[in-house]
Amino acid sequence: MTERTFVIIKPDAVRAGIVGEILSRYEREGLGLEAIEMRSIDGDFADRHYAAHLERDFYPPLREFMTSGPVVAVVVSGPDAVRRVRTIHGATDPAEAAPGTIRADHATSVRENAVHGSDSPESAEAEIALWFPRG
Ligand code: DAT
Ligand code: MG
Repeated sequence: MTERTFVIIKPDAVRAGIVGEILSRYEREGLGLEAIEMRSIDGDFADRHYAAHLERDFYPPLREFMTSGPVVAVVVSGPDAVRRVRTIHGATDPAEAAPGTIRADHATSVRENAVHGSDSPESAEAEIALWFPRG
């Protein structure tokens, strides 16, 4: 059964000029690209996306980072898309990310880690509704 997940190509990766490099990895794995949009978000929108993390010590600098430049919002689809995208991304901390993953290859720190991927089908649908409210 086809599943959808939500990806953000974060400001560090947009600045590094690797948007196409990242998108090609999902396509190479046979996943589909359902929607793509480049945009800049403000702090209030970052708070809505990261609602689960608002009280964490790492959140204020994360909020600053996520609003530091344009991001690319992507809906990715395919069987088991949530899990497969997180495998393609690698661990949150690039020091722990498996070789050949996006974060191993491109993340510069646990904060500036190139990509976001939803952690469950339920959060994927909630994130897609937030970022692409008109479907
Ligand atoms: P993931 O993005 O792998 O799902 P998460 O949901 O636990 O990770 O955290 C969201 C983001 O917050 C993560 O991509 C980077 C930042 N973050 C998490 N833990 C952090 C930490 N210990 N120090 C700095 N930033 C952190
Ligand atoms: Mg997460």
